[in-house]
Amino acid sequence: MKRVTLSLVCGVLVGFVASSQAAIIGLWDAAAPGADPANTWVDHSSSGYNLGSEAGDVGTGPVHNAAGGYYDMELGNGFVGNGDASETIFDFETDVFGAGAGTPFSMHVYKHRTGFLGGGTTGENMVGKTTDNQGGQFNGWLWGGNGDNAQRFDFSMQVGNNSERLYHRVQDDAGHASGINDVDVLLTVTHDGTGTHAGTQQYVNGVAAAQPWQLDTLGLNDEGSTVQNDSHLRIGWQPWGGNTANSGTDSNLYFVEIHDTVLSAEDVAARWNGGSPVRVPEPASLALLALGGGLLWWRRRS
Ligand SMILES: [Ca+2]
Ligand SMILES: [Ca+2]
Repeated sequence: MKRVTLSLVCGVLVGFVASSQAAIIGLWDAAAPGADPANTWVDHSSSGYNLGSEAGDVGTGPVHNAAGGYYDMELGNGFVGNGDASETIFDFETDVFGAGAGTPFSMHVYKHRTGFLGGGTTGENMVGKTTDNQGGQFNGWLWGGNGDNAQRFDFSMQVGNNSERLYHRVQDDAGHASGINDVDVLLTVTHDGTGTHAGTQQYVNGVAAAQPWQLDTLGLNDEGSTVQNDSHLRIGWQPWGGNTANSGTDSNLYFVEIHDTVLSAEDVAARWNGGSPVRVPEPASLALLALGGGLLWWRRRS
């Protein structure tokens, strides 16, 4: 019975590691935040892009909850790349810069929203890489909840103005009658590098969501217009905008995962896994893996 359990654990872990080596360029999982979770959230991908706690308007960073495997985020704090790796990893240029320059990517956020102000008083930033000295006229890309409607999620890319830009909005009306409050939700965005609406898709719990509104005008900009910037990736908060005290997300954040490819609908559904997304193994599980590997080695030799 014990051997069966170990084999199952090993099989799951081998599959997880194999898939993560192929295409994941950022993986921060609060189930395994690293040795210093109060200050650093370790990246499990080969990018080595560790995040630092950002105190923001709250004055203290997100609080790690080991038992729950999440970070307790507030509206005014978050995480930012701490310089362990180059910010260019997440520049995600588009074909507006030049034919063939576009960079495909996909992102997952798995979280449990614990508060929502509504009334447009919060932007609920989830993941973004933007200049922080131009306010809403930023260069870069931004993904988050919509401050007006608890069921909406918005992804945007822009090159220094918020008129000629890509804006992809979804509204999850089915399945979550009260919005996504108080439930575990896997949000996903995929983009093919074209900078177009057609090249973008968002999912809620592995299902493509309805799109009530859009802007598809990034391509109106001159060739050479770039979304690039030299800011670090941020998760859960941005330091610009009219009300930085409320620009974050009041959520329990489980993980953020970034791929360098466009995940298919099947890939996204598999990541949701019927409501049990695979988490990065905790150190205790890794010890179990080592034990399992040792048993396999011993059995092969005997
Ligand atoms: Ca909170
Ligand atoms: Ca850059």
